[in-house]
Amino acid sequence: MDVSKKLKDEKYRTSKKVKDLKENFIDHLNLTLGKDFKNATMWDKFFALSLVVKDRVLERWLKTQKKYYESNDVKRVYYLSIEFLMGRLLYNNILNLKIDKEIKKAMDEIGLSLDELSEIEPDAGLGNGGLGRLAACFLDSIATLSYPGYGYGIRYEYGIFKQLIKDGFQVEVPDDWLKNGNPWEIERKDRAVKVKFFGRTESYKDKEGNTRFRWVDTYDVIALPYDTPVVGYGNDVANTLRLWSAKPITEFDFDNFQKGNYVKAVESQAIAGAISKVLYPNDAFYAGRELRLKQEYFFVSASIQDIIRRFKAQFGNNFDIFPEKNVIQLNDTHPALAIPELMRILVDEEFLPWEKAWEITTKTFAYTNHTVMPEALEKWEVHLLERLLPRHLEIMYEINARFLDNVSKYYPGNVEKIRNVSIFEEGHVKQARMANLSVVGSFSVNGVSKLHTDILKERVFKDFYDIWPEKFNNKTNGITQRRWLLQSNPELSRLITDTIGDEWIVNLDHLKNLEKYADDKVFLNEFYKVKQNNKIRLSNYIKKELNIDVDPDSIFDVQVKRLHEYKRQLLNVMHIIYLYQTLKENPEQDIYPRTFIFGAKAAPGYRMAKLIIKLINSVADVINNDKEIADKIKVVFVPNYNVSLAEIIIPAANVSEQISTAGKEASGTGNMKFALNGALTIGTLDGANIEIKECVGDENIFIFGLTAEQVAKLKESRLYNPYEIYLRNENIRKILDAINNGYFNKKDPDLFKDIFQSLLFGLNGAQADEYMLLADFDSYKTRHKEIDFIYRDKYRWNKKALLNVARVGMFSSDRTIREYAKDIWKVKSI
Ligand code: GL9
Repeated sequence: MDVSKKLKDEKYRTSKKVKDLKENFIDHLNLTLGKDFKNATMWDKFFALSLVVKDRVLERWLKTQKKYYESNDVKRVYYLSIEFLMGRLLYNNILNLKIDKEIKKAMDEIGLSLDELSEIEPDAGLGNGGLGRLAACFLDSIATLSYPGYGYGIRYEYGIFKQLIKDGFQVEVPDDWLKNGNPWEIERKDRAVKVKFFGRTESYKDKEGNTRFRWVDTYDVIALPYDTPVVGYGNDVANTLRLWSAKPITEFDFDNFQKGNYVKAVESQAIAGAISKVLYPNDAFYAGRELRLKQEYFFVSASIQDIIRRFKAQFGNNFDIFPEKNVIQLNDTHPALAIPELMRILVDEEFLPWEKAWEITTKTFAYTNHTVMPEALEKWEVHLLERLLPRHLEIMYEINARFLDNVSKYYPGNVEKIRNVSIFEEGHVKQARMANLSVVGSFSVNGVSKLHTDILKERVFKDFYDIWPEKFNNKTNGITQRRWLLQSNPELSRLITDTIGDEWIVNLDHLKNLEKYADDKVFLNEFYKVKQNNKIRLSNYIKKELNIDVDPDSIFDVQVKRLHEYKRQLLNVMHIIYLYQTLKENPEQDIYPRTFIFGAKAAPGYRMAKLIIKLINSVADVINNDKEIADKIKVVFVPNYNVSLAEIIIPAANVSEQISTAGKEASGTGNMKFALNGALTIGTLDGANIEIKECVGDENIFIFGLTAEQVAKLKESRLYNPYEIYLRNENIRKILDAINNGYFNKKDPDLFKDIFQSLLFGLNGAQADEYMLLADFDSYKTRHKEIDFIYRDKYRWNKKALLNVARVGMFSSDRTIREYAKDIWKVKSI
């Protein structure tokens, strides 16, 4: 058959037959990439296979988008997020298309390994941690549940940095993930839009004599969209993740460039170049940089323009029905400028009256809060807004004036309330509070776990909750079982499917059916073997990458997440040092062998976090090389923790460390992934740990430490005295002294003194032991001792592990998304 005809042949492009897959693969290699098999690199082969899969995806994608466009009663949901931590897509797409067996066979017959090809793909690491990965899980669930959904974000040229460990210290290397091309994205020049910055506002009279405003003398950049299809599992849906890339206007508008102001044009070229260059590597920390504000407005403006274009194409100028057809979920406050941007377009460009525009806006936006950490709250200096976004600042003033006017009618004379809810914070430098803007401009405000939502209502947004109790709601986070079980743990998936069928892939509650095997020794043995194999898989990785021998029969005790003081990796280290010291005192001590595994990136500017990484590595060095303790404990720091590593590490864990200071971790989602893969949690009553405990039962989780309420009370009382604990508690004293006196870093014995200082006396104005490690140490240690004891009873342990798997069905992001769809979005499956 002639080639061009073949490529057009729909059957050929969509066929799932092994023979056609093979032929399609070779054709892409030869005809798309211009390589013959002999000369093709592994990258070429990965790319060609991705294109084979993409052919099958695009067919659905076109159908899905057509369906959305043609259906007049469709309501679309838009998820605006400055981060999407997607990870690899090849194997994920293959699984969701349900062509894994066929592709595997096709590759086998060609003499290639699907696993090896999958591992060629770089992670799409366009996020920092939980918030960005949640967005990725949500896209998977939205598509799988057939909701008309779109993700909007930024196509960063550089994602989260690659972490190297040199001499125990973190070193950051740029993540040039696009350097060899990206098979999944589709550039959409036809959908490029202009985004304005700087300039000034002016008023003018329209034909009817009304006063209007416009934003002029701006520096413009082009937002060029790249679409990545998001494949639903086992259905006909492929949704869109649209990521914007910033380009200088000159590339698009050469005429204007020549006619216009040369210097201005060149300047805007420089501005454009920087905007979508790099992801800010801060996790739950606000830095207040101008470039970050540009990023936020850039993707928000492009997205709102795109949403309005799509709406008008279908419904014309009938903006009254805009909120019936669209809902926009703000993933934290990073996209909060969408509120004044929609107002600006409706008022200044569509000429709607303010009141009408405000009604539409506040019926369209919903806001999710993801943290109560004060240092993460976004507050933009008014001076900066005035320069960069003068019209938006005016609109925000007007929103605030009208809002405060109303508030003072209901709460006359309550100055404190008005000060608290105002969008603007007066002070030395006047700032705009993006959380307040988000609450005022949205019809829904949600937290991400029960505890977190309670804290929002009672503390962070208390004054807003008094005004609008009905706005507030909880949506406990979830994770997609397609990636976090089906993909990452194929052996457990097989065992589950062989035992109870495969319904769990789309309905995770079905895992309940595993409960009847909790006392079945034959089944528990199989279950145990799967975990052992996953531990061997991880041990091999550790041997290959780090040349450390770990014993797959030891307890794998894992803490992987961003490095943050509130997450208390240091508490974990203190416990390890304690074990080591007791072993040194008595080498015969009966400790069940344990391997402590860490993975964590620190924000590049976060000194204490980086010092803790060095401490973990120093402690690892001393312990792993100490012959006297005879391999009873090992410590491994796995560099460059990311989505792909999580897929290897989590299935291999026996113990999941979720030990944040109660009240600080909004939800956590790693906690859910571990439990789903049969690890037992040692954790505080924080975030979603509380709900995990309610599901799995008190006897199947190791809870320790102060409650959020106790933490708050103790802080308030000012009676917390870590130094007194240090003096009184011999274990703690020995641990901290060893850190302080250079035991773990003989070359530079002062290196860790700041850790000691920070715990006992406070550093840089912070309170001593701000995150209350010393308060929780004894109860933490006690729970670990129980773990050591229970693990020795294989059936007892594995029963608990199995009951974790069986009982965490509610933590599927499918459940979370159904709740968003029903309670907030009011969208229907198509
Ligand atoms: C976070 C919270 O800290 C997590 O507890 C929560 O699970 C996720 C998702 O809701 O959101 N908030 C936050 O700012 N980050 C979170 O992980 N940090 C980033 O990922 C940037």
